[in-house]
Amino acid sequence: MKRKECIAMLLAGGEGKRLAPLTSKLAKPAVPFGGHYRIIDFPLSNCVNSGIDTVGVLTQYESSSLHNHIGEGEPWKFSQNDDNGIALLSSQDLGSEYLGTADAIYKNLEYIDRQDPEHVLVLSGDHIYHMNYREMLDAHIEQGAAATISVMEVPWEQASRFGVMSVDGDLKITEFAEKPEKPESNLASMGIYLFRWDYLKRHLLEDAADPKSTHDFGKDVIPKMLSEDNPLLAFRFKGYWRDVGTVESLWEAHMDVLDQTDLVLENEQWPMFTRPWRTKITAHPSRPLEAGDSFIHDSCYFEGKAKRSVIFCGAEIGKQSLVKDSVVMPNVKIGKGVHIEHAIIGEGAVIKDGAIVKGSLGNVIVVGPHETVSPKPMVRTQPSRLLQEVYEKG
Ligand code: ADQ
Ligand code: ADP
Repeated sequence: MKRKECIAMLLAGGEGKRLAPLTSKLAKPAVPFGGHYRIIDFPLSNCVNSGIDTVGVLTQYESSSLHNHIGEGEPWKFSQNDDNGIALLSSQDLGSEYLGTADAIYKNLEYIDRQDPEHVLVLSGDHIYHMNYREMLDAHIEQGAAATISVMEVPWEQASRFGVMSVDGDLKITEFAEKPEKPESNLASMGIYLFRWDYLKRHLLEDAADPKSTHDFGKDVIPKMLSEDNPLLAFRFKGYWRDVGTVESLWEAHMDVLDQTDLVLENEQWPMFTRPWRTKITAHPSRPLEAGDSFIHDSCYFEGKAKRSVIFCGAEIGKQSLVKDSVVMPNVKIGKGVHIEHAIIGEGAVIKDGAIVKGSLGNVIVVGPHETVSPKPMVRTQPSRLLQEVYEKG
């Protein structure tokens, strides 16, 4: 097999606690997004569009949700031959838990060695963005970097949620701190790393042998790399990028999709690929009375009104119901006279006639997948209280 220039390793095994209850039976990267897709479709489509034809997907938590979606990678047109294509690398199949992001890659050294790449691109499975990784690879090669980290400025008040860094005039990283309490920079790591494989391999072997390490890229491997002489470069990404690890950020990113200013999903220059849902609704679905600023999938029975909402396929929404500033995931049944506002309704949930599911700005309410909500008016009162704690389960 010919030596490959670059392969991707996509980290998709995290538990996604902050997205609960949407992640009760679903890996975070498998959470529905944008009316047609799942979150992992973003990095996967980016790989295809960037010409990266070999991708290992590292799964652990609720791995079958991702394996069912990805299959052999047919929707992304990944090759089915032995030399390239997509490989599902679950910790269950290895029989050994991934202790952290670096450990997940370390435990798949053999897979990477078999691909024989010059460079390895490490990606996260929970980001919404369109990015041409080729531009990052070109900069990385041109500068002769051992490692390149994709970065962008984030609002200062958000900086402590990220790895943040300082760079010099040549974009060489001079300091790095993982999620510091008091950040001294708002230049954030996007958790997208490009490494020369020989360099990464040496560091993974060292990290695995270090009893003090938590085997995480941000906490352990990157700080260790920075303590050496090799240049670590920052690559500035200019475009829309969101970490949708929390309910609020997932909701906001959906509103950004509706605004169509920063992120345009239907884009011929950068097509998105996915495996579509199965839904029973196909023939002559009804359309909403009013749909102001909403995205409504073609396969819906919609007899109510919508305002600034994203409605996935298979939704049934009864007469005199209003869905406003909300996200309704696939195959949800909403009865008559229902009021839904500032909410995310999980896949397959049932909202009975006359029920009210009402959050507010900064207090998005979540109904878990396959849960039933009965008609008892509920207004979320505390930011951290999840809906299922306050309504009566049907
Ligand atoms: P976090 O967002 O906190 O910080 P992390 O929880 O490490 O990222 O998860 C990164 C990715 O790895 C996710 O897609 C997750 O699903 C996956 N993952 C987590 N644990 C895993 C495991 N044991 N096995 C397999 N996959 C796993 C990181 C960086 C920060 C950076 C942000 C940007 O550490 O420096 O700023 O990403 O979002
Ligand atoms: P969390 O870290 O809790 O998972 P985020 O920090 O990703 O959540 O998102 C919370 C808020 O930060 C959102 O309002 C989002 O719009 C904003 N945000 C996140 N990343 C960026 C960015 N790169 N540029 C601008 N705003 C951002």
